[in-house]
Amino acid sequence: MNYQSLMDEFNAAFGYKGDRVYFSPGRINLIGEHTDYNGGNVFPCAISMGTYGVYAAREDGKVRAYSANLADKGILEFSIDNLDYDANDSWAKFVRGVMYEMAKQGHTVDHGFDLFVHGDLPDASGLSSSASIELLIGNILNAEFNWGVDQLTLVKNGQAVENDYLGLNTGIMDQFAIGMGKKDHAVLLDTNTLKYEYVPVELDDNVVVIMNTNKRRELTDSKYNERRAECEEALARIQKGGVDVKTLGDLSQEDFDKAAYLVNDGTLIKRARHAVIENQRTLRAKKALTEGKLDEFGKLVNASHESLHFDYEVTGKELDTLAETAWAQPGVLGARMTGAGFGGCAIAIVNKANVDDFIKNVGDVYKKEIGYEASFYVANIADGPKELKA
Ligand code: GAF
Repeated sequence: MNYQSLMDEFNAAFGYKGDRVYFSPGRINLIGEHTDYNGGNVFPCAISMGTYGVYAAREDGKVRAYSANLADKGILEFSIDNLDYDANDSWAKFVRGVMYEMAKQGHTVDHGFDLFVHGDLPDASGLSSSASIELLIGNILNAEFNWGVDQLTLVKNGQAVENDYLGLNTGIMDQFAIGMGKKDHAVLLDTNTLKYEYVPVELDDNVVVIMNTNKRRELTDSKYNERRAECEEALARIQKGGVDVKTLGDLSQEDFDKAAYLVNDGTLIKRARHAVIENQRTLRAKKALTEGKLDEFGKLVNASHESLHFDYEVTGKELDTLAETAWAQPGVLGARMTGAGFGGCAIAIVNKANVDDFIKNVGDVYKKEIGYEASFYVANIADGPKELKA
Protein backbone atom coordinates (compact mmCIF):
# COMPACT_ATOMS: atom_id res chain seq x y z
CA MET A 1 0.00 0.00 0.00
CA ASN A 2 1.30 3.45 -0.86
CA TYR A 3 0.22 7.04 -0.52
CA GLN A 4 -1.52 7.24 -3.89
CA SER A 5 -3.37 3.93 -3.70
CA LEU A 6 -4.65 4.84 -0.22
CA MET A 7 -5.79 8.27 -1.44
CA ASP A 8 -7.58 6.53 -4.32
CA GLU A 9 -9.26 4.15 -1.91
CA PHE A 10 -10.41 7.07 0.26
CA ASN A 11 -11.86 8.70 -2.84
CA ALA A 12 -13.69 5.51 -3.81
CA ALA A 13 -15.20 5.22 -0.31
CA PHE A 14 -16.17 8.87 0.32
CA GLY A 15 -16.30 10.44 -3.15
CA TYR A 16 -13.78 13.23 -2.61
CA LYS A 17 -10.07 13.69 -1.90
CA GLY A 18 -8.59 12.94 1.54
CA ASP A 19 -6.26 15.39 3.33
CA ARG A 20 -3.41 13.27 4.68
CA VAL A 21 -2.21 9.66 5.06
CA TYR A 22 -0.85 8.07 8.24
CA PHE A 23 0.54 4.69 9.28
CA SER A 24 0.79 2.79 12.54
CA PRO A 25 2.67 -0.54 12.84
CA GLY A 26 1.76 -3.85 14.42
CA ARG A 27 4.08 -5.65 16.82
CA ILE A 28 5.73 -8.92 17.67
CA ASN A 29 7.08 -9.75 21.10
CA LEU A 30 10.49 -11.45 21.08
CA ILE A 31 10.11 -12.65 24.67
CA GLY A 32 8.42 -11.60 27.94
CA GLU A 33 4.88 -12.91 27.51
CA HIS A 34 2.07 -12.32 29.98
CA THR A 35 4.50 -10.37 32.15
CA ASP A 36 3.26 -6.86 31.39
CA TYR A 37 0.31 -6.97 33.79
CA ASN A 38 2.53 -8.64 36.39
CA GLY A 39 5.02 -5.79 36.69
CA GLY A 40 7.61 -7.65 34.60
CA ASN A 41 9.77 -6.94 31.58
CA VAL A 42 8.74 -7.31 27.94
CA PHE A 43 10.90 -7.24 24.80
CA PRO A 44 8.76 -6.43 21.75
CA CYS A 45 9.34 -4.64 18.44
CA ALA A 46 7.12 -2.79 16.00
CA ILE A 47 6.86 -4.34 12.51
CA SER A 48 6.35 -2.93 9.06
CA MET A 49 2.92 -4.53 8.70
CA GLY A 50 0.26 -2.33 10.28
CA THR A 51 -2.69 -0.02 9.70
CA TYR A 52 -2.94 2.87 7.24
CA GLY A 53 -5.40 5.72 7.69
CA VAL A 54 -6.50 8.54 5.40
CA TYR A 55 -8.00 11.57 7.14
CA ALA A 56 -10.14 14.41 5.85
CA ALA A 57 -11.60 17.22 7.97
CA ARG A 58 -15.36 17.86 7.90
CA GLU A 59 -17.10 21.12 8.71
CA ASP A 60 -19.92 19.50 10.70
CA GLY A 61 -19.71 17.36 13.84
CA LYS A 62 -19.92 13.96 12.16
CA VAL A 63 -17.26 11.28 12.31
CA ARG A 64 -17.55 8.79 9.45
CA ALA A 65 -15.28 5.77 9.31
CA TYR A 66 -14.76 3.15 6.61
CA SER A 67 -12.50 0.10 6.78
CA ALA A 68 -11.33 -1.65 3.62
CA ASN A 69 -10.77 -4.77 5.75
CA LEU A 70 -14.36 -4.74 6.99
CA ALA A 71 -16.02 -3.30 3.90
CA ASP A 72 -19.24 -5.20 4.69
CA LYS A 73 -19.76 -2.85 7.65
CA GLY A 74 -20.00 0.10 5.25
CA ILE A 75 -19.53 3.66 6.47
CA LEU A 76 -19.94 3.86 10.26
CA GLU A 77 -21.01 7.16 11.75
CA PHE A 78 -21.22 8.90 15.12
CA SER A 79 -21.27 12.46 16.45
CA ILE A 80 -18.39 14.24 18.19
CA ASP A 81 -20.97 15.25 20.81
CA ASN A 82 -21.55 11.68 21.99
CA LEU A 83 -18.45 9.62 22.71
CA ASP A 84 -20.11 7.11 25.05
CA TYR A 85 -19.55 3.43 24.33
CA ASP A 86 -22.06 2.03 21.85
CA ALA A 87 -22.22 -1.73 21.29
CA ASN A 88 -23.27 -1.11 17.67
CA ASP A 89 -20.05 0.67 16.78
CA SER A 90 -18.24 -2.35 15.27
CA TRP A 91 -14.57 -1.41 14.69
CA ALA A 92 -15.42 2.32 15.01
CA LYS A 93 -15.37 1.65 18.77
CA PHE A 94 -11.61 2.25 18.53
CA VAL A 95 -12.13 5.68 16.98
CA ARG A 96 -14.79 6.72 19.47
CA GLY A 97 -12.85 5.09 22.32
CA VAL A 98 -9.63 7.00 21.61
CA MET A 99 -11.63 10.26 21.43
CA TYR A 100 -13.50 9.41 24.65
CA GLU A 101 -10.33 8.72 26.63
CA MET A 102 -8.46 11.74 25.24
CA ALA A 103 -11.45 13.99 25.97
CA LYS A 104 -11.18 12.96 29.62
CA GLN A 105 -7.74 14.57 29.60
CA GLY A 106 -9.08 17.74 27.98
CA HIS A 107 -8.05 16.92 24.40
CA THR A 108 -11.13 17.35 22.25
CA VAL A 109 -12.06 17.93 18.61
CA ASP A 110 -14.12 20.91 17.44
CA HIS A 111 -15.27 19.44 14.13
CA GLY A 112 -15.87 16.03 12.58
CA PHE A 113 -13.82 14.07 10.06
CA ASP A 114 -13.91 11.21 7.59
CA LEU A 115 -11.50 8.36 8.12
CA PHE A 116 -10.52 5.56 5.76
CA VAL A 117 -8.59 2.65 7.26
CA HIS A 118 -6.79 -0.22 5.54
CA GLY A 119 -4.57 -2.66 7.42
CA ASP A 120 -2.17 -5.30 6.16
CA LEU A 121 -1.99 -7.04 9.53
CA PRO A 122 -3.88 -10.29 9.44
CA ASP A 123 -7.03 -9.77 11.52
CA ALA A 124 -7.14 -11.18 15.08
CA SER A 125 -3.68 -12.68 14.56
CA GLY A 126 -2.11 -11.56 17.80
CA LEU A 127 0.04 -8.96 16.02
CA SER A 128 -1.95 -6.27 17.78
CA SER A 129 -4.24 -4.86 15.15
CA SER A 130 -6.24 -3.23 17.98
CA ALA A 131 -3.29 -1.35 19.47
CA SER A 132 -2.16 -0.48 15.95
CA ILE A 133 -5.47 1.24 15.22
CA GLU A 134 -5.59 2.91 18.65
CA LEU A 135 -2.17 4.46 18.02
CA LEU A 136 -3.13 5.32 14.43
CA ILE A 137 -6.19 7.28 15.58
CA GLY A 138 -4.31 8.86 18.51
CA ASN A 139 -1.52 10.05 16.24
CA ILE A 140 -3.86 11.32 13.53
CA LEU A 141 -5.95 13.35 15.95
CA ASN A 142 -2.88 14.61 17.82
CA ALA A 143 -1.51 15.98 14.54
CA GLU A 144 -4.76 17.21 13.03
CA PHE A 145 -6.11 18.91 16.18
CA ASN A 146 -2.74 20.14 17.47
CA TRP A 147 -3.11 18.46 20.84
CA GLY A 148 0.65 18.56 21.31
CA VAL A 149 0.77 15.45 23.48
CA ASP A 150 3.75 13.09 23.52
CA GLN A 151 3.78 9.50 22.27
CA LEU A 152 3.71 8.05 25.79
CA THR A 153 0.41 9.84 26.47
CA LEU A 154 -1.04 8.27 23.31
CA VAL A 155 0.34 4.88 24.38
CA LYS A 156 -1.30 5.11 27.80
CA ASN A 157 -4.48 6.38 26.17
CA GLY A 158 -4.56 3.30 23.92
CA GLN A 159 -4.31 1.08 26.97
CA ALA A 160 -7.10 3.08 28.65
CA VAL A 161 -9.30 2.39 25.62
CA GLU A 162 -8.79 -1.35 26.20
CA ASN A 163 -9.10 -1.30 30.00
CA ASP A 164 -11.63 1.42 30.63
CA TYR A 165 -13.66 1.79 27.43
CA LEU A 166 -13.73 -1.83 26.22
CA GLY A 167 -13.28 -3.66 29.55
CA LEU A 168 -10.26 -5.78 28.54
CA ASN A 169 -7.63 -5.98 31.25
CA THR A 170 -4.62 -5.89 28.94
CA GLY A 171 -1.20 -4.58 29.93
CA ILE A 172 0.70 -1.78 28.21
CA MET A 173 3.06 -3.84 26.04
CA ASP A 174 1.25 -3.65 22.70
CA GLN A 175 0.58 0.08 22.70
CA PHE A 176 4.11 0.77 23.96
CA ALA A 177 5.78 -1.45 21.35
CA ILE A 178 3.82 0.28 18.59
CA GLY A 179 3.95 3.88 19.81
CA MET A 180 7.65 3.74 20.72
CA GLY A 181 8.74 1.45 17.86
CA LYS A 182 12.22 1.95 16.42
CA LYS A 183 13.54 0.46 13.18
CA ASP A 184 15.76 -2.60 13.71
CA HIS A 185 15.41 -2.35 17.49
CA ALA A 186 13.46 -4.12 20.17
CA VAL A 187 12.43 -2.22 23.28
CA LEU A 188 13.12 -3.67 26.69
CA LEU A 189 10.36 -2.23 28.86
CA ASP A 190 10.08 -2.60 32.61
CA THR A 191 6.31 -2.41 33.06
CA ASN A 192 6.72 -1.61 36.77
CA THR A 193 8.55 1.66 36.19
CA LEU A 194 7.97 2.24 32.45
CA LYS A 195 11.74 2.65 32.10
CA TYR A 196 12.81 1.39 28.70
CA GLU A 197 15.86 0.77 26.59
CA TYR A 198 16.24 0.26 22.83
CA VAL A 199 18.25 -2.82 21.92
CA PRO A 200 19.52 -3.43 18.35
CA VAL A 201 18.13 -6.67 16.94
CA GLU A 202 21.31 -7.99 15.32
CA LEU A 203 20.70 -11.56 14.27
CA ASP A 204 23.67 -12.14 11.91
CA ASP A 205 22.37 -14.30 9.05
CA ASN A 206 19.02 -14.92 10.68
CA VAL A 207 15.59 -13.36 10.25
CA VAL A 208 12.42 -13.44 12.29
CA VAL A 209 9.69 -15.43 10.57
CA ILE A 210 6.12 -14.80 11.71
CA MET A 211 3.93 -17.92 11.60
CA ASN A 212 0.19 -17.31 11.69
CA THR A 213 -1.99 -20.18 12.92
CA ASN A 214 -4.99 -18.64 11.14
CA LYS A 215 -6.97 -19.88 14.10
CA ARG A 216 -9.89 -17.72 15.13
CA ARG A 217 -9.09 -16.49 18.61
CA GLU A 218 -12.35 -17.48 20.25
CA LEU A 219 -12.60 -17.12 24.03
CA THR A 220 -9.30 -15.26 24.09
CA ASP A 221 -10.68 -12.31 26.00
CA SER A 222 -12.25 -14.31 28.81
CA LYS A 223 -9.22 -16.60 29.14
CA TYR A 224 -6.92 -13.58 29.15
CA ASN A 225 -8.84 -11.94 31.99
CA GLU A 226 -8.89 -15.30 33.81
CA ARG A 227 -5.08 -15.59 33.66
CA ARG A 228 -4.70 -12.08 34.94
CA ALA A 229 -7.08 -12.78 37.86
CA GLU A 230 -5.14 -15.96 38.69
CA CYS A 231 -1.87 -14.02 38.89
CA GLU A 232 -3.49 -11.35 41.04
CA GLU A 233 -4.80 -14.00 43.41
CA ALA A 234 -1.38 -15.67 43.66
CA LEU A 235 0.23 -12.30 44.40
CA ALA A 236 -2.40 -11.49 47.04
CA ARG A 237 -1.69 -14.78 48.82
CA ILE A 238 2.07 -14.13 48.76
CA GLN A 239 1.54 -10.62 50.13
CA LYS A 240 -0.86 -11.88 52.81
CA GLY A 241 1.85 -14.34 53.89
CA GLY A 242 4.05 -11.36 54.75
CA VAL A 243 6.24 -11.01 51.64
CA ASP A 244 6.73 -7.34 50.85
CA VAL A 245 6.28 -7.07 47.07
CA LYS A 246 4.03 -4.97 44.86
CA THR A 247 4.00 -7.25 41.80
CA LEU A 248 5.14 -10.72 40.77
CA GLY A 249 7.78 -8.93 38.72
CA ASP A 250 9.46 -7.88 41.98
CA LEU A 251 10.26 -11.50 42.85
CA SER A 252 13.47 -13.29 41.92
CA GLN A 253 13.17 -16.98 41.14
CA GLU A 254 14.75 -17.77 44.51
CA ASP A 255 12.32 -15.53 46.41
CA PHE A 256 9.45 -17.13 44.54
CA ASP A 257 10.60 -20.65 45.43
CA LYS A 258 10.58 -19.64 49.09
CA ALA A 259 7.15 -17.99 48.85
CA ALA A 260 5.35 -20.44 46.55
CA TYR A 261 3.94 -22.51 49.42
CA LEU A 262 1.92 -19.46 50.49
CA VAL A 263 -0.04 -19.67 47.23
CA ASN A 264 -1.18 -23.15 48.19
CA ASP A 265 -2.90 -24.00 44.90
CA GLY A 266 -1.33 -25.95 42.04
CA THR A 267 -2.83 -23.91 39.21
CA LEU A 268 -2.11 -20.55 40.79
CA ILE A 269 1.49 -21.58 41.52
CA LYS A 270 1.98 -22.51 37.86
CA ARG A 271 0.62 -19.17 36.64
CA ALA A 272 2.76 -17.15 39.05
CA ARG A 273 5.83 -19.28 38.35
CA HIS A 274 5.52 -18.47 34.65
CA ALA A 275 5.20 -14.74 35.36
CA VAL A 276 8.24 -14.71 37.69
CA ILE A 277 10.55 -16.88 35.60
CA GLU A 278 9.53 -15.39 32.24
CA ASN A 279 10.42 -11.99 33.64
CA GLN A 280 13.91 -13.19 34.60
CA ARG A 281 14.23 -15.02 31.30
CA THR A 282 13.46 -11.81 29.41
CA LEU A 283 16.35 -10.02 31.08
CA ARG A 284 18.65 -12.94 30.31
CA ALA A 285 17.49 -12.99 26.70
CA LYS A 286 18.13 -9.27 26.31
CA LYS A 287 21.64 -9.78 27.70
CA ALA A 288 22.30 -12.72 25.36
CA LEU A 289 21.11 -10.73 22.33
CA THR A 290 23.20 -7.72 23.30
CA GLU A 291 26.28 -9.92 23.70
CA GLY A 292 25.64 -11.64 20.36
CA LYS A 293 25.03 -15.01 22.04
CA LEU A 294 22.34 -15.97 19.58
CA ASP A 295 22.24 -19.69 20.46
CA GLU A 296 21.53 -18.82 24.06
CA PHE A 297 18.93 -16.26 22.99
CA GLY A 298 17.19 -18.93 20.90
CA LYS A 299 17.11 -21.41 23.77
CA LEU A 300 15.51 -18.85 26.05
CA VAL A 301 12.91 -18.18 23.34
CA ASN A 302 12.14 -21.93 23.27
CA ALA A 303 11.95 -22.08 27.06
CA SER A 304 9.45 -19.23 27.01
CA HIS A 305 7.15 -21.27 24.78
CA GLU A 306 7.47 -24.32 27.03
CA SER A 307 6.54 -22.25 30.06
CA LEU A 308 3.56 -20.74 28.24
CA HIS A 309 2.52 -24.29 27.32
CA PHE A 310 3.00 -26.10 30.64
CA ASP A 311 2.60 -23.41 33.30
CA TYR A 312 0.50 -20.69 31.71
CA GLU A 313 -1.51 -22.98 29.41
CA VAL A 314 -2.16 -20.42 26.68
CA THR A 315 -0.64 -22.16 23.65
CA GLY A 316 -3.02 -24.80 22.25
CA LYS A 317 -2.49 -27.37 19.51
CA GLU A 318 -2.00 -24.88 16.67
CA LEU A 319 0.72 -22.77 18.30
CA ASP A 320 2.40 -25.88 19.72
CA THR A 321 2.47 -27.51 16.29
CA LEU A 322 4.12 -24.44 14.78
CA ALA A 323 6.71 -24.03 17.56
CA GLU A 324 7.55 -27.71 17.92
CA THR A 325 7.82 -28.25 14.17
CA ALA A 326 9.99 -25.16 13.90
CA TRP A 327 12.37 -26.47 16.59
CA ALA A 328 13.00 -29.59 14.49
CA GLN A 329 14.00 -27.66 11.33
CA PRO A 330 17.59 -26.96 10.28
CA GLY A 331 18.86 -23.41 10.77
CA VAL A 332 16.38 -22.51 13.51
CA LEU A 333 17.70 -20.70 16.60
CA GLY A 334 14.40 -20.63 18.47
CA ALA A 335 10.63 -20.39 18.16
CA ARG A 336 7.73 -19.44 20.41
CA MET A 337 4.19 -18.12 20.42
CA THR A 338 3.92 -14.33 20.53
CA GLY A 339 1.14 -12.21 22.02
CA ALA A 340 -1.77 -13.41 24.14
CA GLY A 341 -1.84 -16.96 22.72
CA PHE A 342 -4.77 -19.38 22.24
CA GLY A 343 -4.26 -18.88 18.49
CA GLY A 344 -2.72 -15.96 16.68
CA CYS A 345 0.95 -16.03 15.76
CA ALA A 346 4.26 -17.61 16.68
CA ILE A 347 7.73 -16.41 15.68
CA ALA A 348 10.85 -18.32 14.68
CA ILE A 349 14.42 -17.10 14.29
CA VAL A 350 15.64 -18.78 11.12
CA ASN A 351 18.82 -18.68 9.07
CA LYS A 352 18.14 -16.78 5.82
CA ALA A 353 19.42 -19.71 3.75
CA ASN A 354 16.84 -22.03 5.33
CA VAL A 355 13.77 -19.78 5.18
CA ASP A 356 12.17 -21.23 2.04
CA ASP A 357 12.54 -24.84 3.20
CA PHE A 358 11.45 -23.84 6.67
CA ILE A 359 8.20 -22.33 5.41
CA LYS A 360 7.49 -25.32 3.21
CA ASN A 361 8.24 -27.93 5.88
CA VAL A 362 6.46 -26.24 8.77
CA GLY A 363 3.56 -25.37 6.46
CA ASP A 364 3.20 -29.00 5.32
CA VAL A 365 3.25 -30.41 8.85
CA TYR A 366 0.79 -27.79 10.06
CA LYS A 367 -1.66 -28.50 7.22
CA LYS A 368 -1.45 -32.22 7.89
CA GLU A 369 -1.88 -31.93 11.67
CA ILE A 370 -4.39 -29.09 11.86
CA GLY A 371 -6.30 -29.43 8.61
CA TYR A 372 -5.86 -25.90 7.22
CA GLU A 373 -2.95 -23.70 6.19
CA ALA A 374 -0.70 -21.52 8.31
CA SER A 375 0.66 -18.27 6.80
CA PHE A 376 4.25 -17.06 6.98
CA TYR A 377 5.85 -13.61 6.75
CA VAL A 378 9.41 -12.43 7.25
CA ALA A 379 9.26 -9.63 9.82
CA ASN A 380 10.78 -6.21 9.22
CA ILE A 381 11.35 -4.39 12.47
CA ALA A 382 10.05 -0.88 11.95
CA ASP A 383 9.52 2.60 13.38
CA GLY A 384 6.42 3.72 15.25
CA PRO A 385 3.48 5.73 13.82
CA LYS A 386 4.16 8.33 11.15
CA GLU A 387 2.60 10.46 8.43
CA LEU A 388 3.15 9.15 4.88
CA LYS A 389 4.12 11.72 2.30
CA ALA A 390 3.14 11.75 -1.37
C1 GAF B 1 -1.93 -9.18 24.71
C2 GAF B 1 -2.06 -7.98 25.62
F1 GAF B 1 -2.67 -6.95 24.98
C3 GAF B 1 -0.68 -7.51 26.13
O1 GAF B 1 -0.86 -6.48 27.08
C4 GAF B 1 0.10 -8.69 26.75
O2 GAF B 1 -0.40 -9.01 28.02
C5 GAF B 1 0.08 -9.91 25.81
O3 GAF B 1 -1.24 -10.24 25.39
C6 GAF B 1 0.68 -11.12 26.47
O4 GAF B 1 2.04 -10.91 26.75
O5 GAF B 1 -1.26 -8.86 23.52
